[in-house]
Order: sequence, then structure tokens, then C-alpha cells
Amino acid sequence: MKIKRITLILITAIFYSCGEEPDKVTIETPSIQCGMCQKNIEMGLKKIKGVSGSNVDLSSKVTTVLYYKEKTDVASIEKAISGIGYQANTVAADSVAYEALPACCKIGGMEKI
Ligand SMILES: [Cu+2]
Repeated sequence: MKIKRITLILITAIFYSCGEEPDKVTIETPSIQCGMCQKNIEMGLKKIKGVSGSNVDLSSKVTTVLYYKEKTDVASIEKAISGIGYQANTVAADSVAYEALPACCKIGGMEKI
């Protein structure tokens, strides 16, 4: 009886987690400089609850994020990117995180090498 109930809960959980398609949002990330920035953002967003995937386009400096709107929202994603050290739309990069970035990832960094 107990097992049956647990199975039912599991099936329901799986149904709900798979039933909803993630939303897609594109965020301007104009301060990215290089492939490491790309990795920093993609790896950083992976840790954010509700984000199912992201792709940073280096040439257009746009980050596409797949997320579940019942778990997170665009403002939280912007804040997360800022916390990694990059500007996200109109949200400025967190200054402490930005300072901690490798030199190549700071604005104009690739030109200084
Ligand atoms: Cu970089």
C-alpha cells in the first residue's frame, strides 16, 4: 500500500517535471569578451534553480536561457549573470564578481593581450 502511494507520487512528480516546456529568453550580455566568459556564464547559470540550459553567443553577445517560469524569472536570471560578473540587459555586473574575473574577461581585456 505504502509502495503504491510512493509510486503514485513519483509518477506525478515525473509527469509535472516533464510536462512543462521551458521558456526561452534572450539576454543582452554586452560585456563578454572571450570563450572563457562564455563558459563562466554557461557554467554559472547551470547552478541556478529553474534554469535548464543556456547558450552564450560570442559574436552577437547575446545569451539565450531556457528556464522554467514557475521556478525562476528573467529578473533572477539577470541578477545571476550580474553575480557571475557580467552585465545582463540593463543590470550592471556585480563589481566584486567583475573584479574577480581573469584579465581577459574584463572589458577590453582581449585587446590588452
Ligand atoms: Cu572572457
